[in-house]
Amino acid sequence: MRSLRIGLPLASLVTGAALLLTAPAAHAADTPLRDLAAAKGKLIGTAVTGSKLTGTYGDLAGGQFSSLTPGNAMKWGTVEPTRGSFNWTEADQIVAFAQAHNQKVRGHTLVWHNQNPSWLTNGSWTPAQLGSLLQNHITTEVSRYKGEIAAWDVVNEPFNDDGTYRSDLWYDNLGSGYIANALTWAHAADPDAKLYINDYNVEGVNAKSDALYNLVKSLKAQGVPIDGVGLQAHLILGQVPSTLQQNIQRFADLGVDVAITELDVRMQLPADSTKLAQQKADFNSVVAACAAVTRCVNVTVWGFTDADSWVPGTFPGYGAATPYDENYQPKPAYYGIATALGGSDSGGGTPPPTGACTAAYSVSSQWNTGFTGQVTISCSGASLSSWKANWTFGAGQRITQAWNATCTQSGTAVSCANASYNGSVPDGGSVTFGFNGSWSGSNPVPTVTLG
Ligand code: 9MR
Repeated sequence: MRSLRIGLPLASLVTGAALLLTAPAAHAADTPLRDLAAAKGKLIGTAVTGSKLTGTYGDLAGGQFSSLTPGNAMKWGTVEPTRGSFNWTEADQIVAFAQAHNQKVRGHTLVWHNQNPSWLTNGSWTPAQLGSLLQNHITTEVSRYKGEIAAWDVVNEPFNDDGTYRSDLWYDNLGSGYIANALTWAHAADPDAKLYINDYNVEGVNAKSDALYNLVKSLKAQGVPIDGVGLQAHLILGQVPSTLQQNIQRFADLGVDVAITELDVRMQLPADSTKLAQQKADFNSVVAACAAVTRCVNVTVWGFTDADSWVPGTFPGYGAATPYDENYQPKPAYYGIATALGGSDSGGGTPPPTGACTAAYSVSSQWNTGFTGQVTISCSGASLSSWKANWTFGAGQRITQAWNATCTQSGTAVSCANASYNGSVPDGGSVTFGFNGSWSGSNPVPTVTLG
């Protein structure tokens, strides 16, 4: 099996080159994302499903991306469904495809609370037994792909949003020391692989990313082999954290690499041109934040097509979260990525022309669990005689007090109506209202619509 794979590269490089020329890529003239990323010294990746790697899906996965992550194929439940009986078929297939297309592989994932085999989760183990099962699992999987995996998500999702450790099979039985052990075992099995801790809701500066930061700092101080942090970036439309680049930079300053490992931007369906334009801006700002930090080495999307995305199955009513539509046509988001990497914006579907009034939300100050925000409504080529500004909070924030508007909140939905004295916004003019609110965990900026 291994030697067969080693025989592949020569023939496959030729195949890879042919694919690059013939792929029905985004647009005949568009430079593939992988070439744009390479010129910036970055990798651009996608999660893939092995069984789909043929036809247009295969052409785009091979032609546009320089890094692949198996979406499910390397998880413990997939590779060892029955104790001692292994199934590496899909993982091998993805690794072979990557080698044939001159791509790196991000191995995902070795220690997680989810998608473990039932024999493991239903078993009753002493801590010593569980520790040795984990060590064997890591050693077996990492050794099998030694030299073939550029980076491993060794530990996935160890934290709760408040920064405490997640109660799961590993923490509950082994304590937080399982993290250092897992990294040490993975390093012993493949000293050249870059070893990551990967989590979600750690994109901005918040309690959870603070906990990750402190963990990485302490692992580094103890000499534990930790090479990088993965910021998953499963984002909601219009809610890219304003502190993303600052957060990437602070991890880089600790002396580790950073990767955006699972980027997608979900929206309420149906998609429309306004939402797709916002999504383009969101993809653009995430990729630009990575591009701005030398040690941010890889941006990987969690599925490159809406035909292969976890979002609709998990968030009913939401979807359209990836850069290509279900028919493999590039969406504006594709050009959001391309332009952040220095590419051109051909066919990018610029937002509809706006002789319009727009609303911009900003946080002017933030402390412990409180914040002050404001919304400015500006008109250009249009005017208003009354207004309502509406948004949905994405992280449980609540308005506690407002001025220069009357605000009501129901669940996550906020609606603020003009006061008696500021309903009129002339062409070329603007009106601002403010509010105090509470937050915990994170305080992402929502998108405001006028109604
Ligand atoms: O994309 C994966 C999906 O097919 C699985 O059903 C799901 C099970 O939880 O896991 C998805 O991938 C997850 C990744 O491994 C870790 N971060 C969150 C991703 C989305 O759930």
